[in-house]
Amino acid sequence: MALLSVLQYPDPKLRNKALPVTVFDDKLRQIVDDMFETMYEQNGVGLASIQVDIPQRILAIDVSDSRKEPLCVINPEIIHREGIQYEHEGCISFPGVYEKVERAAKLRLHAMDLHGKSFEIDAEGLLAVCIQHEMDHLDGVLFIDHLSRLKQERMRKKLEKIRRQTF
Ligand code: GNR
Ligand code: NI
Repeated sequence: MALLSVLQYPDPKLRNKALPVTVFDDKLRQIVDDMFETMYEQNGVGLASIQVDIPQRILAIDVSDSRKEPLCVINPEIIHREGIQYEHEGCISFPGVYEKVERAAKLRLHAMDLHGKSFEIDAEGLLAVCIQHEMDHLDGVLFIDHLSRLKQERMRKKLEKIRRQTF
């Protein structure tokens, strides 16, 4: 097991797009182990491979209170979406900023597990938000991209201020 370093905005690598996983071997298991270790260490509810500079379609998710319900999602596809929810989101790649983002309220996900076996789950609430947020990362999309121009500009100034205080 190893902790991975999480890319911080505005690292251009966060705009990379991930390719489907085709080989389900020990190396993949190692990546997934390391992603979960990193996600738990960061107190995140999810982590996308792109955030740790691994451009394969892998998500580590745990939205449980116990932090003991890991959900490994490989090659995800949303096959149904329903309704709208509008909730505050944060991102490990953007420490200290939160904004409301519009997402589907419910969805049905088709994905593969660590062994390459297909499964489907229904999600709503935080799990649905998290799945959509993480899947965006796999295509180089960030939660700020969903904000209005005005809110993006406000966010940019806030991030500049945080960066000045940090360095
Ligand atoms: O830890 C995280 N919390 C969170 C809260 C609301 C909506 C989305 C998220 S995802 C985020 C972890 C992260 O940045 N994943 O890419
Ligand atoms: Ni994120």
